[in-house]
Formats: sequence, C-alpha cells, structure tokens
Amino acid sequence: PQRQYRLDYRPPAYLVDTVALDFDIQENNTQVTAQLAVARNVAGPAGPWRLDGRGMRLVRVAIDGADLAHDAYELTDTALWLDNLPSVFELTIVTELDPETNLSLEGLYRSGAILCTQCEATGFSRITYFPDRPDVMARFTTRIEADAARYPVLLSNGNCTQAGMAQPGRHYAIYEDPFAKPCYLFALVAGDLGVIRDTYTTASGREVALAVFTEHGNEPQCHHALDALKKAMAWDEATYDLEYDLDQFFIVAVGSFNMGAMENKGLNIFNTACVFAHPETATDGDFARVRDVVAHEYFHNYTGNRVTCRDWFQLSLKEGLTVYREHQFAIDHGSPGVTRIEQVRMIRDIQFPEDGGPRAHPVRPDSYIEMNNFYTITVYEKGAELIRMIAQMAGREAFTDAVKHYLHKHDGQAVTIEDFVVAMEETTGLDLAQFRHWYSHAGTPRVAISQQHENNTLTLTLSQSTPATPGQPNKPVFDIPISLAVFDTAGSQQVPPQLVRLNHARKKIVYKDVPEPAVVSALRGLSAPVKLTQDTTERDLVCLMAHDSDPVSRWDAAQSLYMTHLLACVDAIRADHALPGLGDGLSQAITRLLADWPADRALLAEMLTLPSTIQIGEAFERIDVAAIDGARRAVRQQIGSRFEEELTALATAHAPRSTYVFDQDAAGRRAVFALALGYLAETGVEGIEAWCRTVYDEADNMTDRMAALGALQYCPGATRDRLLGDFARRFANEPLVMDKWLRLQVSAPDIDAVAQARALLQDPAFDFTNPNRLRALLGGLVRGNAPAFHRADGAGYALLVDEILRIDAFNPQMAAALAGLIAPWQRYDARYGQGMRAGLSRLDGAELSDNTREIVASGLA
Ligand code: HT7
Ligand code: ZN
Repeated sequence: PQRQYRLDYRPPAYLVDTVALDFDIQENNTQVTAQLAVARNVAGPAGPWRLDGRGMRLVRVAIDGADLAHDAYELTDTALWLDNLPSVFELTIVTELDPETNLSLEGLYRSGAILCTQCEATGFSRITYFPDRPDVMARFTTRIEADAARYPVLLSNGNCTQAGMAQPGRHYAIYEDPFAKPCYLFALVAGDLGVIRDTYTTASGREVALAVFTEHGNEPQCHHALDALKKAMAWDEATYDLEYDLDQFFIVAVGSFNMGAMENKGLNIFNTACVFAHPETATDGDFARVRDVVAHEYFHNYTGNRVTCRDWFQLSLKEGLTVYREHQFAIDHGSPGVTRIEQVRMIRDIQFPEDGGPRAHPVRPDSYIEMNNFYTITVYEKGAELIRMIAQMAGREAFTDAVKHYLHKHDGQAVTIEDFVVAMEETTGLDLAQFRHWYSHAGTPRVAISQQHENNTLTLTLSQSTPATPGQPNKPVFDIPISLAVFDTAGSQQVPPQLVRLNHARKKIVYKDVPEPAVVSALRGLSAPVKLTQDTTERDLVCLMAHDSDPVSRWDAAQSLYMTHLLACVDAIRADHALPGLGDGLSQAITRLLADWPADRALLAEMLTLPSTIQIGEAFERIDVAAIDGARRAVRQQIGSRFEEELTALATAHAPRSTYVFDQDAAGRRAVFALALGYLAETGVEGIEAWCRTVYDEADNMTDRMAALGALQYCPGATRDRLLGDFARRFANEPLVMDKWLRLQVSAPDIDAVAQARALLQDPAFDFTNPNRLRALLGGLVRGNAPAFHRADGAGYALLVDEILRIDAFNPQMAAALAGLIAPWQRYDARYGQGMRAGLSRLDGAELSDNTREIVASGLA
C-alpha cells in the first residue's frame, strides 16, 4: 500500500465539466455507463491521466465515441491509465458491478430491500473509473432504470427532471444536479420504500419538498427526523443566512451503514440508528442524536458541499466546522450547560485518549495509507474545538460574519484549512499565525495554573507544555485561550469571566483589588482542548460546585472532587489497603446538591455522575482496568449507602408519571430518575428489584424501560432474566432495539461476558455482517464491560481478534475500527498490555486489508 503525503498535492491533470451516468439495474448485476466531458487542466501536471477504480469489471472505454483497444490503456487493480489524450474530449466508460455481494458497504450495495451508495471517501471508484478526488468537481446527471415492482422508488442527487416507464415491467428516472460537486457526494437509491413527506418554505419564499424514505413499516419512526430537518433549515437561515438551494431534500434510512450518515447533495443517506426515533423504541439520548445528526448532515450542504475540501488531508475543513455548527444548534435546542458538558465529556473520554495513544495525529494529518482510518474523533471533535476557540477569540458576531465571508469567498471551490484560517483572519482581524500550530501538531497540551494572593493582589502563573506524539517529538508553544473568572467563597464574582491567551510557555496575570480568599475558576466550559492542573483546594471546588455562574464549571468542579477521591481509591486497591471514606468536602458537596436540586434536572444528573473509567485511566501512566473499575463501583456504593434516603427521595420525586414527551425538562427528569435508580441498585437497597420491575412493566417509553434494565444489571436473578426475556420477545422485530439488548447481554458485571458474546455471534437471529450489530455486541463488550473484556486468560482479546479477522474479509472499515480498540496496548498495565499486544501480533501475521494493516502497524510501531 502506498502512503499518501499532504505535501505531495498536485492539481488534477484533467478537469471534468459534466458527468452523465446511466445505471441499468438488473437482477444480478448493474451496468453503469458514464459519459464525461473532459478538458486538460492547464495548472495540472503533464503525462498520463489516472482514473481510480476497483472491484468492478471494465466493459468499454471510448474517446469521442471511438472504442479504445485493450492495449490503448493500462488497467491495474486500482486504476485505469489513459495517455495521449486530446485537450478536450468526451470519455465513455462502461462498467459492471455486483451490489448483491458487496458487503464492504462502499460503492453500490444492498441494505435489505434497498440498493444504495456510499461514496465518501473513495467509494465512487467502485462504481466507475473516475478521478476519485474531491478537487475534481463536475455537474452530474443521473438516469436510473430498474424493475418497476422491485424498485418503485428511484432517487439520485439534485432535482428529478423526468420519470416514466421503460421496457415492459421497468421504469426510469432522471435527476439533474445543477451544482458542481466532487464524486464523493454522488448518491443513488433504488428500492421499495415507505415515505413521509413535508415541505419547507425558505426565508425567500421558495417551497422545498422534504421526505424521509425507509423500508415499509418504519414510517412512524421517522417524524422526529423530519421535524429536526425543518429545525435545522430554519436555524441555518437565522444564524448564518444560509438558505437551502435545491427544490428537494431527501433522507433515506438504511440498516447497513458504516457510519452515522452521509451528506450527499440533496439526498442524504442515513444509518437507521440516526433516523428512527419513536418513544416506544428510542431513548432520550437517541432522540437527541437523531436531531443532531440530521442537522449535521443538513449543515454540510454549505460547509462541505458548496465549499468542499481540496484533498482528504483537509477533511476537518468540512467536518470540524460542521461539528461546531451542529454543537451550536444542539446548544440552542436543549439545555446549553448540559449539551456543552456532553461535548466536553466526548473530548476528554475519547479524543484525549486518541491524542495520547499510538494513533495520535494532527487535526490536519500529514500522511495516511487508508483515508477511511482518518474519520476520527480528532479530525471531527478536536477540529470543532479549534473552531470554537476561534469563535471565542473573535466574539460570536465577528465569527459569524467570518463564516459568511468564507462561504461567499469560496463558494463552488475545493479549498484548504489554510484558506479557512485566512478567511477568519480577514474578517475578524485576529492574528492566527501561532494558532495554526493547533492544526499541524497532535497531542493534548498540559496547562498548569498556580495562584499567589498577597495584599489584595492575586497573581496567576500559567504555563504550558505538550508531550511528544508519534512522529512529532518536539511541540511548539500553542496559542491557548483560557477562560477565567474569580469568585469569593460565597460565590460573588470578583473578576468577571474573561479570555486570556496563553501564547507563551509561561505567563503571569495580575489582578489588583481582589480581597482574600479568592476562588479561581479556570478553563471555563473547556475553553481549549487541554488538560489542566490547578492548585485549587477542596474548599474552592466545593464553592465552585455550589456557586459558579457557569453550569459547566459547576459540573467540572464536581468532577474534580470526585476524581481526587477516585484516584485515592484506585491507589488503595492497588496497594491492597482499605478504601478511604467519602471525605467531608465531597460529602458536604453532595449533601448540598441533594438538598437543593438545580432547576435543570439534566444538570443535576450530570453533577451526580462520576468521571468515567476512561477518564480515571487518563490520570495514570498505565491503566489498571480492574482497580479503576473496582474503585468506581466502590465509590458509587459509598455514595449510594451514605445518601440512600436522599437518592430514594430523588427517585420517588422523579418517577415516571405522565405520558412521554421529548423535551428538555421531561428528559432531565428521566435522567435524574435513571441515575438515582442506578445508585440504589448498585448499592443493593431493599426493594430495588421490585421497583425496577414496576418501572419496566408500566413504562410507556424506551428511556424508562432502559433505566430499569440498566439498574438491574447490578441485580442478578429471576427478575432480571424475566425482563430481559420479555424485552427480547417484545422487540424481536426491531433490530435497533435488539442492539440495546445485545449491549445489555454483555455488560452485566456478574456474567461470563466473553462466552456470552461468542454464543450470541452464533445466533442466526442476528446478522453479524451488519455494523450496528457488531458495534452493539463487540463495542458493548470492549467499552461497556472492560473488566470482562480484559480478563486475565486473554479470552476477550482472542474473541476480538477472531472477529477482526472474520470481518476484515468483507468490511475492512469496520475491522480497522475494531483493531483500534487494542492498538493502544502501551497505555495499559503490563497485565493487560501484553495480551493486547499479542492480539496485534496475531493480526500482523495474518492477511489483512490496508485499512486494518495500517492500524495494526501503528499499534506495533
Ligand atoms: N461525511 C460523512 C462521512 C462518512 C463516511 C466516511 C467513510 C466511510 C463511510 C462514511 N459514511 C459517512 C459523515 C459525516 O461526517 O457527516
Ligand atoms: Zn460530517
């Protein structure tokens, strides 16, 4: 496999003005005729022209209508090379594909009753030979012909300009997309589909036809997605003056999909998991995710489609900006504090570990072997945090103007992250020279803040350093925006929130006329994706938890208090000592919280949630899975026992009463109830099983049902078995709900989860070529039950490696993602790390796809 380098970028040798595609869908194969209007690119290199292509049969190549003989072109496994071409010509290519046997879920493939495409990043080259790179933008026309009974619905990008009957029993449709686009945004769907429809009238009064298509019977689960789409359209008009630009916008939900969704122009294709939301089958978390993913894909219409990436190294140009836009949309449609807390948790729990492991890479990577391995939390979420930092430094209004300027300046172009940063500088007046390091350097900067207070002068000393990452031993000094505020111990503000730029290795900030004692609230709302150490006392944290004006900072203070105690417990377990008690400060803080519930109940639930085991592991040089899990469970039991009465009162006050609605207040109440029930169950309080049974039996919604089943994970016995059995019977025909069941099957602490997972993999009721099933079962085991996965005899690693090898043969993207779970073996205590490494070595000795090989090699490097 060839490693690609960012600095090797060359403009395309030829440009494609228009593409006419003709899909002739037959029973066992599909024939694709592509007609391209091509012209030599004066700015491009001379020599032969490379068209990418793989996994299909080339039937015909013609230039200006004249067929080329076989010796007039060169065909390899991955490319078609043409030479001695005229400067302007029409190229015809005919290929044959077999979507029925394509389990990679790239190119044209079947998902249930639906034929669909997935072209990002390079799936278009499984459909026809084409320069499969985002800087070749063309206007597409697509004709689809298929059996009318089997495929009554035929869809592609753009507007439908013609449709009708073809030969007996067959029909066709023609779509024209007026906007030039890269081929990764091409989409086609054919199937027997149910649909729900609506319209949206844009700010300037144009009517847009909206629809969500799905396999028949699922239509009632699609209304929330359609509603979210309309909210996203309105939000983008109100926030950025961005009005939708085609006559129709369609979403198609398919069951087999490698990621969450895809933003193809005017025809988004979604994983059903990111569309379906009905109270009886989806939780509050599912409802929120559907809303946000629908919005995300819609927002790509401008940030990604109208202005796209020059090359795949620039992926964060569209993904970082679109995730940022999605985050702002989510903040405007839910509890702002809790929504930001969820974003912060994602960065700390998933991005920081990636940035500290063997796969660490800059937001704008310098090289890759397989692009699909770079759709990462770093490119997406850290990329969004970089945009958020720019927005904070510029101010919301100036930032909004700068985004408008960027979209206007580069409309219809394929550009770079540098182009984006320049556009930001041009409008905001910010100097982002030093800030650019964030894009080019991997790793999580460490910031330390210490304070001295004398004669009413408060001096803060800020310093930064960043550990080395693979291939980048030396790190620059970053430009780090740090949000600060100072309070007194009663919570009155002494210094209002302000943004300080830590753009030196060390910086002193002096505040005069600040009476003692002063409590410093720093890195408020995670103003930069850094790890902070601060010499705050327990008293300061208790004060911030109770009084900070920012809910995210209140939550963060609680996290720090919990963390100090959790770390002491991990140390005690490792040293075989008795566990320390809860301690006065922490007890006092929880007592206050439980005596005076914040009005935002979702915030209360967050403030009572301990840092995750991953977060605890981040504090150690080497991760001790059993000690960390043991400590977290023990602290939950300490809290459950010490506050049994208060938690019972909390659960009772928030027990399900009214019929389900998905709104901020109701979802917050359900979150508090589930949290209290979980504490009580883990503590084993009397009567808890019966309570869970009643909640389950009487629930009118999936959120409460899952609260009961989640709590029962700690209560082995007949009740749990009966309810899990009932759940499986009730939802046997709902694959997404059965994914929840699969996760529950492998997550209880008392079971042999590895044996259970092996047994389920043999169950014919489940299609374990489907990524959602695999994520539920294997992700449920590895992430949801770490002690069981990391068991001492290595059976967990053996199971995962067996599955990676099986899956790699048909879906390399999925297999590579699973291999990433054992790649960071060096971060683990040798007891675990050696077994994980042995698993990687076994993979290394096998025949692997480029995708999985790249991940394995990084783990073994
Ligand atoms: N832009 C989309 C990325 C995507 C994708 C990438 C590789 C393989 C399959 C994929 N499906 C979707 C999704 C997004 O970020 O909006
Ligand atoms: Zn995206």
